[in-house]
Amino acid sequence: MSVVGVDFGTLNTVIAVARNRGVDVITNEVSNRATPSLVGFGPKSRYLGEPAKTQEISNLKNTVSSLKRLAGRQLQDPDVQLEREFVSSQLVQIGNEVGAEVTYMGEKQQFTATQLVSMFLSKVKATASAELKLPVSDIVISVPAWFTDVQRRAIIDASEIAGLKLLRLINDTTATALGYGIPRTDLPTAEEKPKRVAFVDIGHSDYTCSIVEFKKGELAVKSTAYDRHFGGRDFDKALVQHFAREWKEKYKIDINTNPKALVRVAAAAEKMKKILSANAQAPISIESLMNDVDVNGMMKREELEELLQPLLDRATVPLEQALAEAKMKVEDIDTIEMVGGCTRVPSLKERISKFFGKGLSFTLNQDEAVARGCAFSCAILSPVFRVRDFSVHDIVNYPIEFNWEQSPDIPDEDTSLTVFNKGNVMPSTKILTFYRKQPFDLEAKYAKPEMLPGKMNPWIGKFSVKGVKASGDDDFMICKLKARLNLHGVLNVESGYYVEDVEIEEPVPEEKEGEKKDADKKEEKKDGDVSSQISSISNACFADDQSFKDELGPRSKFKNFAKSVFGSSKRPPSRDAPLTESTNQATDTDAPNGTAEPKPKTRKIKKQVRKGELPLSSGTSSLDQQTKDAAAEKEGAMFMEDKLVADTEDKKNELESYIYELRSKIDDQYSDFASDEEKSKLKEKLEQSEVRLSPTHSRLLLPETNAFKQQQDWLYDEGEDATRGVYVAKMDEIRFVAGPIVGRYQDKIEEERQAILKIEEE
Ligand code: ATP
Ligand code: K
Ligand code: MG
Repeated sequence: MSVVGVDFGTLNTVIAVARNRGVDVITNEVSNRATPSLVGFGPKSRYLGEPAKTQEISNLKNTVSSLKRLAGRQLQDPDVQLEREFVSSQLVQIGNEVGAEVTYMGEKQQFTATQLVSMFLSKVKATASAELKLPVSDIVISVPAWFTDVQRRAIIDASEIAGLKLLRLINDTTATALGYGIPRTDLPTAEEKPKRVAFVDIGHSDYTCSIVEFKKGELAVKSTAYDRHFGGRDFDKALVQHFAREWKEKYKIDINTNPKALVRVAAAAEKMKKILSANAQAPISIESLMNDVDVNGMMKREELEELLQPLLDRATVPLEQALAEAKMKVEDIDTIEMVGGCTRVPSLKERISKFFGKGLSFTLNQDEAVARGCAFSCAILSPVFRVRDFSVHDIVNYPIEFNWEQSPDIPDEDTSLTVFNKGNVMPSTKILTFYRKQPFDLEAKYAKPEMLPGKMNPWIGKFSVKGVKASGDDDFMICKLKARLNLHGVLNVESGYYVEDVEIEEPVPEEKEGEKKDADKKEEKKDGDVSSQISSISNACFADDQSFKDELGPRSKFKNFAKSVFGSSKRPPSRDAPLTESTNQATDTDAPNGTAEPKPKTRKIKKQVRKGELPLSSGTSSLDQQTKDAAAEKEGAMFMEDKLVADTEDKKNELESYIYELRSKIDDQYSDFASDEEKSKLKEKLEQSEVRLSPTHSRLLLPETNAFKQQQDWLYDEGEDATRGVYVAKMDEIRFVAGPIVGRYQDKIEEERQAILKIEEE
């Protein structure tokens, strides 16, 4: 089984695999280490990745870019409206999601952004599989830290549609941090001061800074800040608009009215920008840009910096935010690690270095660090690969709250609670406790919609709890719901159960006050909000039945913890239902102080005992299984069609070169090995076949006899679009005639070789 990590970038996608005890970035079909994140559509097949780039300028309307920035979003979202500037195909709203309308197979067709991502991912899968010579399934994909639940679910659905098993969606900078941390042998021990690194990733479209603390075997993200609209493409745009103005004056052309010209200028501007990263000045020139006008220009680095001034003025904002949220100062940061293509821009480097008051570090491969981190993450999670344990503690970027209807039986009950706060550790599980006599619903949503990217619906999901009824003498059922912000950063209510309070007698544990039974408890840490919510309640305890099975490495010391305690009767606490608690038990507050008495003591404690399951049904923004299955089937069919078209093209090329080869050799090398009759027969065969291969060409060369006309009709019907089978059959026919001739020739060569060998032996 393979282990694959994918940096799904706005511009480029990098694929890394774990193999030979390390992680390698792999090359694609044209030996590039990065694949354009593009999907294109043609009359016979799709163009995925490299071929989409090759076709882009001649196929603008049917080429879709910005795939990841569209997934899970709505056309009307201001962020998507901004994206239209960078996407050449037409964007449309399809159901709940934005998508593209393209001409594919001669028809207008619409595909959702999720489908488009799945198309691209199936290409990624094929690329990895071709390189590894193994089927590919397990994968880890990176996304920007600012992705919300709906965006993450879109990528998860897309992976499933592409037939991938997504082990983790990991935030870009977290992946980079993991790739940085795993190979290092010099990380501080648990007792020492952690190593603090600021990771700065500036790519094609966005800018992220994460501050991460490292210790041996673990990393903890302390803060992540970002500018969603700051990247290389904004630099390119500034250049394009500069030359648009210049050329309007100089050549009287307006490139803004010509999409093809705009794209060509953008490509040239990107090149110019890269040259200016290493040189004082750079030229630009494009032949016949529009209206038969050749354009050219020149730019100095200082001029570019002037053009970029408005952007550069924003360059330290994410850094300031990241430090503030981590409650750190620049002096607290040990190292600043730079990744992403745009961190090569000298003026940006200068600003960032000046901000931190120290030099920047470029120890990671700027273009490949994210993908490598993803592959490490996949290796950690994959059952078939052994990696040194390394735990990854990411953080929650947007607070999440739950809402529910007030229970008719609890008039003063609160109806909402923020369960995951910004800055909380992720992944994380919280147990929500409800006192109910009837089935009930709850909803999860982002508590601060204004923090979300663009204008997104803050709704995350609706969860219905079934099987709830009064217990015993019209008592409340104590319902527990396990809410989990999982490895992908996606929220689910994963299970429900109900408990009963029972009083049990147990021996007093022999330990000193404050000592905890195991390492986990030693590492307990209170979660501010949740514990304050319940701090008014005292005495009693909770059952511990949670574990972080899917969390990496040793149990987290950052696990959110809240003591949850109830009174003895089955009455809800007066104001605070429901409660949340973390996954570990509260400590027993009745425990007496450490005692030296030899006689074992017992004590009575209340425990909540799990009595049964509560069935749940949930509605989230994930696609339902039926929709996913249908999309997967369609993707599979399109993939096979692409493959068939590619195979047919290969067979056609193979046939063409075979004909070409025989043509040139029949009167040369092969001449002595064929009779005149054989020669003319073969030539005739070749002629016929070539005619069938290129009908337009043949019409010019051959006389228009009636017989030929008929044949030509056949050619127009079938020859041009012949199936793979026809080319294979044609090849066989030629081989039948040419085979004996080539055979004789080869026998002769072999004979001569043997003769030489013999001489050498003697
Ligand atoms: P994102 O992370 O925003 O989704 P991405 O991961 O695809 O996008 P990267 O591959 O990190 O982006 O960076 C691509 C950007 O870096 C492009 O805008 C490219 O022009 C720019 N870039 C690459 N090399 C240089 C260079 N030498 N000088 C300036 N810019 C460069
Ligand atoms: K990238
Ligand atoms: Mg990137």
